[in-house]
Amino acid sequence: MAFETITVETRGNVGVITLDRPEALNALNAALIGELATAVRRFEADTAIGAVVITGSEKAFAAGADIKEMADKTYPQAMLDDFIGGDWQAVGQARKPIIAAVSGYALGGGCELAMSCDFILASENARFGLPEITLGVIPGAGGTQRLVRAVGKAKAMEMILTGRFMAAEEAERAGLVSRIIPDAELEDEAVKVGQKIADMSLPAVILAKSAVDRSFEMTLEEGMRYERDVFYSLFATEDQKEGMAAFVEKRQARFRDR
Ligand code: DAK
Repeated sequence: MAFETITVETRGNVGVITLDRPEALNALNAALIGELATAVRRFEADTAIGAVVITGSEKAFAAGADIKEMADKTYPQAMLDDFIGGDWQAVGQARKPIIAAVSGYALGGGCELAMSCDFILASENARFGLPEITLGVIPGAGGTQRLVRAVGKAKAMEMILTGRFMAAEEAERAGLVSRIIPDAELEDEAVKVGQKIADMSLPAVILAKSAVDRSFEMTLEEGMRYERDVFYSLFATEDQKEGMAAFVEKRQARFRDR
């Protein structure tokens, strides 16, 4: 299937999805969200792929859900058109790691999409915001939940109630992004990080991601128990034997995802 609103390529063992609606600053219309979900699900099913990068253009990762497409929706349409769920959740539900490489605007649904990835690498010109309040609505794709968890209540509340944007430096200080990368190097660095993850044992990677995600849903004690059980279970993999043998033999491990 040829895509019209995104481009998709494979670099090494990393799937790269580039949002591509430059005329609308990559606003997330239904077509784009559908294509993004299809591309993510294909990379999930592709055994050669160990990580995925989602990126946009230098000016915009994505300036939000498409306001022009949303503007005339009635309440039943908004509710019944599968506006919530389905394709909007494909990224958040993926088992393989997904890195957001954010340059320019990541606003509204664009910021929510970035936050639904496993971590965000930002370029120096990245700007994050949840300006839905200026449109008479509130974030609807996880913004009120994920931003609080990322930066704490004070900053999240201020941003959500005023629509203020946060520049890359503030976002890094606040813990929303893992690192700031020079503008020109963002995509290459994201792919390099993705390849580093793809070189690890995929079962261990998937379970590490799952354990970190559980920390948002469980008590500390439940989470610790989950982590320990997962830790034990990895001793059933060939990759654990290979990883530890490689350390002892002072050589590079070659994981086979088994
Ligand atoms: N939607 C549609 N078109 C957009 C857009 C958007 N979000 N953002 C920009 N564009 C379009 C502009 O209309 C303009 O198109 P033309 O007028 O040339 O045809 C073109 O992109 C260039 O934009 P500007 O001329 O405005 O460019 P500037 O550099 O002057 O300004 C800006 C850049 C990013 C500050 C500005 O474009 C802006 O404020 N954009 C809107 C940002 C925003 O409010 N975003 C939040 C949207 S609400 C849910 C899922 C998702 C959501 C909710 C629920 N469920 C699953 C339930 C999400 C909601 C939202 O994201």
